[in-house]
Amino acid sequence: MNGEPDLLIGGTWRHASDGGTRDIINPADGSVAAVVDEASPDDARAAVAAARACFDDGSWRATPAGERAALLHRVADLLQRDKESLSRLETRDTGKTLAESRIDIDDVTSVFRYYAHLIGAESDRLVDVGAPAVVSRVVREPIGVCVLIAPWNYPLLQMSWKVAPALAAGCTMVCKPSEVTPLSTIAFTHLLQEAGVPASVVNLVQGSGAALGQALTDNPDVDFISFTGGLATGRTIARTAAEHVTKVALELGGKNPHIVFADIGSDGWDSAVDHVLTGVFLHSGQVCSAGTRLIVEQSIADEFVADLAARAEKIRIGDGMDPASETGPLVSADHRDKVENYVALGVSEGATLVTGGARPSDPALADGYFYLPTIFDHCERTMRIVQEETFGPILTVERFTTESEAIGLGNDTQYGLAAGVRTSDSARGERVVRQLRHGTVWLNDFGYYTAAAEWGGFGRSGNGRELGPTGLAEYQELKHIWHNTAPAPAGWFKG
Ligand code: TXE
Repeated sequence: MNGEPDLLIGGTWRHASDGGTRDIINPADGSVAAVVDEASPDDARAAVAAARACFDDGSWRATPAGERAALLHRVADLLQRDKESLSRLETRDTGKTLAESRIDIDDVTSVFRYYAHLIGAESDRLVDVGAPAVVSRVVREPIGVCVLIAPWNYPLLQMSWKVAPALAAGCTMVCKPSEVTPLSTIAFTHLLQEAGVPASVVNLVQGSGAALGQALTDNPDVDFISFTGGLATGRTIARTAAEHVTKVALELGGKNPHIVFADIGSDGWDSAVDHVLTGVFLHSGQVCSAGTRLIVEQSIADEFVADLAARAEKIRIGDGMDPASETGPLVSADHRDKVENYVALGVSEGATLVTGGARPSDPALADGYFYLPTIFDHCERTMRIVQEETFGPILTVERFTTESEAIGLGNDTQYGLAAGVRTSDSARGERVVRQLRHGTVWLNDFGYYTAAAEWGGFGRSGNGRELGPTGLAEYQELKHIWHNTAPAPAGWFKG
């Protein structure tokens, strides 16, 4: 960063082999926050080769689980020691508020602690095969060389969901943060070294998805690819990986419904409005599980939308470093263009623009990539603004009159990452959540997750799961060992 080498390949920090660099932009004001090395495809191949050699050497995967757990705890301790500096890097790079970045670093810490605990508690499974001389057991082994590709909205958080279980399992890896937001991952990789991660176990390259990502994924030495990002890129990676039959886990975002029943009554009203607001506008909507699709019962819809709009207009937008800011800018000028195009599309499709739909007028924000919280009412399920992931501060509103209609709307998506349901009738709540085809469903809450529970999507939100025990199993192969302690001829062939 800023002249220091940023690529970690085979235990050595290096500059890009072709001298490439990239300016990292602070989205709050458009300034250059840092200049980092931009890895070349050759660097990507060298990183995979280093991870391969390290895995095949066998010493890391043979490290006792207790030692790997202790290492993860040391990483967690260092994350807390460096919490403030990592948070500031994350805010400078993504634009999110410092308060959010601090929560992210705490969450990253708990992921490391969770997998430290889990790997320490794992045991083999004994199988009774009905032959007294045979000891049969199923053991877990690391899957091998992993390529870990993260997006820009939660750079370190998303990377930690991959690195922590990969290390716990005994894998070696090549990490590729988004080229837009690599800063926290570079600092974190230094921290991994300080914690004692052996050379070549973790390698780091950053750069463009098209060139570098392709070189990482189209590589027969890779055993597993874990990717979080957009649907189109996920498809490309799955196609590329199929050539080598490489296992792939994909988290590809969502178009997440938040269903509000009229029975919330006056007691549940304020928290429902508040959770819908936070669910969609936190981090300016750049959240894969953002509740961008409000599905509200007709009888309360007018009043509910009016209250939402009034609160959306009070959201304080600004530089994430300013403690007064409640939400920051969009991550880049390109991404704001995309969001603006979606707003224009919503208008042309006939949705009613209730609030927002523009950049803020405050001249102090003119150089950043800010955009106002935007609400479209009277949307139809067939509209593109309702069906496509906008990844910005855009809420669409659809209305329903019956429970089955609400469920039908909530499931009418190619995605299936997350959904919310608000009702004061717990029987109805349980009925509805069981019928929604989404990987996480919040009942009378929104947005929370824990390291101990699986995260991932139905449908085109991807495949595989992160977090929880399944998030570790993704990085493991199962091996059945059949040990005959008293071998005798099978006697099948008589001659
Ligand atoms: O993501 P990409 P983009 C959605 C969101 C957003 C859209 C596009 O809707 O508007 O995706 O965003 C790397 N081989 N999400 O274009 O391209 C890339 O360098 C290998 C949802 O920024 O998917 C980065 O590290 N890697 C999402 C990572 O993929 C490739 C979070 C993600 O970038 C590659 C972010 C290739 N061919 C965006 N091309 C979520 N699920 O939360 C790119 N990359």
